This record gives sequence, structure tokens and C-alpha cells, in this order.
Amino acid sequence: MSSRIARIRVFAQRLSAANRYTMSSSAVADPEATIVEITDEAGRVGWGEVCLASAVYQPEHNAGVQAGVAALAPALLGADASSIGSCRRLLDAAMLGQPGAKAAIEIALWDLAGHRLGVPMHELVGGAHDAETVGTYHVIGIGSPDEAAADAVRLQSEGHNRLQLKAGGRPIADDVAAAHAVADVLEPTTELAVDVNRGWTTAEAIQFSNGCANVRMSIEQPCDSAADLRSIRDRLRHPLIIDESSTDLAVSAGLIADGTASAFGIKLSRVGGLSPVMGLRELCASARVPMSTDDAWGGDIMAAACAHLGATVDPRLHRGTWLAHPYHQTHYDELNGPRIVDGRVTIPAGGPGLGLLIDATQFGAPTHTFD
Ligand code: 0XW
Ligand code: MG
Repeated sequence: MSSRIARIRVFAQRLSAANRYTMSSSAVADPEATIVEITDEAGRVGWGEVCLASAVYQPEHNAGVQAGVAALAPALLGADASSIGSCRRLLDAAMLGQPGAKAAIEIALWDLAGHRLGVPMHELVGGAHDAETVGTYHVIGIGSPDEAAADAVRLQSEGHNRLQLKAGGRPIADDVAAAHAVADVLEPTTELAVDVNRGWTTAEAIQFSNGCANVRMSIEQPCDSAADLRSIRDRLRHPLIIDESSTDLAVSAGLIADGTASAFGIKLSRVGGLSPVMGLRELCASARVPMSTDDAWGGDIMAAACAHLGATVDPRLHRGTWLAHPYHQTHYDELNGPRIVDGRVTIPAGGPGLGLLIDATQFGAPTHTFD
């Protein structure tokens, strides 16, 4: 059953931070999501989305994603959406790189496939271990030791057993104090990652690790480059989680092979969508390396894609699907949009594909229409 693409519409949706959200490189203000609607010849619709938290989290920015989608869309008109691999090849032939723009389109293709076949997305991308909820982790922003400890106590009381403490952008001693304050209130079953979002020098990373020698935690992306991480991996007292440096399968395989990566923070927008993450999932499964399945920011469409994919990762190796919703508090589908319940993320089941019921009028007039 073919599924010729008849129309592609592109929308812009502001996802402003209602609660302060800080990383070493930036505080998230009001990023704008790019939303893609793909309609096939039978009138079936698939939705995709990418929204980067800021212009300094990874080397793409939201205006570029919007422009990239608009430049790529014409290449897909008339293509058979039932062959996602063929559509991806058309996108790669039209433009080198731009994984964020391609991810926004590719997620819509997977959603459309679910609608065409009448099955939930998790069934298409590997099969769910648990089709109702998926694990998650929650971020504690950069603040005082007392604030960080109070957040950790509250989040654990709400059922969270994975915490990510943001660090960087201030004296190392302040981050050491915050990590110790959180460690002092950590329950035995709670895992802690300190995420620096590339903010430290190699010397600062080593200094922090030494200052937290007795803290049970991992350190996520302390420095900017994979070379930096390789240079310090044997001088740290803690395992390394690779996030921003896990740009593709080959790079990630190398980081596993040389022992640098103890785990990954995988972002769909950084690697190009669900298909590349499925490859990373198989690589991590074979190497017994944990991974997350989430993105830098985003609304229900990106959250649902990450949750469906997260459901297909071996729970023993799944670091979770992070949700931006608690920070922007926007739902595109109030009933089915992913939310946190008892420390886990709900997987939308409002229908096939992503399981969302999206009313396009909420996004206003499209920025681009291709038909
Ligand atoms: C915590 N996240 C998934 C959301 C932030 O935007 C960045 C990312 C991370 O792990 O760095
Ligand atoms: Mg990270």
C-alpha cells in the first residue's frame, strides 16, 4: 500500500520556559519549535518536531532547522512515504548534514507509517518492553547546594530514581558543593549524573572528580570534544556519559571501543531522527552500554517519539526519556501528551503512530506549504 506524499506544511511554535532552566552554556528562554505535518495521497497525516533548547547546546539553531525543513520539503513531494529509507536517501541527496531538520521530517514519516499501518510507533521501531510508560530522569538546574538538595529530596519523593544535576559556568568549588549536597540526600536506588554540557576544561573536570571522589555518580559531557574526553577518561574517578559528542554511529562506536563511553545521552535531533537512534540502540545493546532516548527541548510530538523509542530499549540499559514539558508546561494534545506519573513518562496511546491527536489550528498559519 503506497503512501505518496501530497502535502507538507511547516509550523512554528514557541515553547517558552515557564520555570527557569539552566545549563552551563545557557538558560533556556523561549525557543521556537519547528513542526512538520506530512499528508499522503490518502489524506493520512504524520507529525514531526524539533526544538533546540538554545543556540549553544549543539551546533544547530531553531531558525536553521525551520529553514532546513523548508529547503528539504520539496524533495519529498510525490515520494512514497511507505519507504522511510528511500525518503531519507532523498533528504541526504538534497542536503548534507542538518540532522535537526531531517529529524523533524523523519519523525513525521514514522508517525505517518503508523497511521498507514494502524499500529503504534513503538511497534514499528522495535517493539515495546512496556507499552504504557517509560523511565525518565529529571534535571536539577544550576543553583546553591541547599536548592539542589531540596530539589533532589522533592524529586525522589515524587518517584524519580534518576537525577541529572547541571554544572559548569561557575567556580568548580561551587559545583563540588552542590554535588555533595545532592549526594547527601540521595537514596540508595537513585542514580546521579552531573551534566556539564561541555562547560569545563580537562583540568576542571579532573579537579571536580577529585573533589567528589566519594560521590556515587557519573559525569556527563564535562568537556567539549571527544578528544578532550578521551584524554581524561583514565584520570577521572567517575564513569563518563557522552552526550554532545555522540554525533553519529561511527563516533559512538569508537567511544565505546576505546573505553571512553560508559553511557550515552542520545538526542534524536543531533543524529537525525529515529532511524539512526535505532542503530545506536543496537550498538549499545551489543556492548551493554546504557543510553537515553530524548532531545534538547520540544513539545508532545518530540516527547512522544522519544517515549515510543525509549520503550524499545532494554530497560536495564535505558537511562530514560527526559521531558521538557515540566519546564514549558505546553501540551499539543492535552489528553494524550506525554507526562510524568510516579517518576515515569506516559507513552501516548490516543491512536496509531505517535498516539497523539493534533489539531493543526493551534499552531496558527503555516510558515510554509508545499503541495
Ligand atoms: C537534559 N537534556 C535532555 C535537556 C537539555 O536541553 C539538554 C539535555 C542534556 O542531557 O544535556
Ligand atoms: Mg546532557
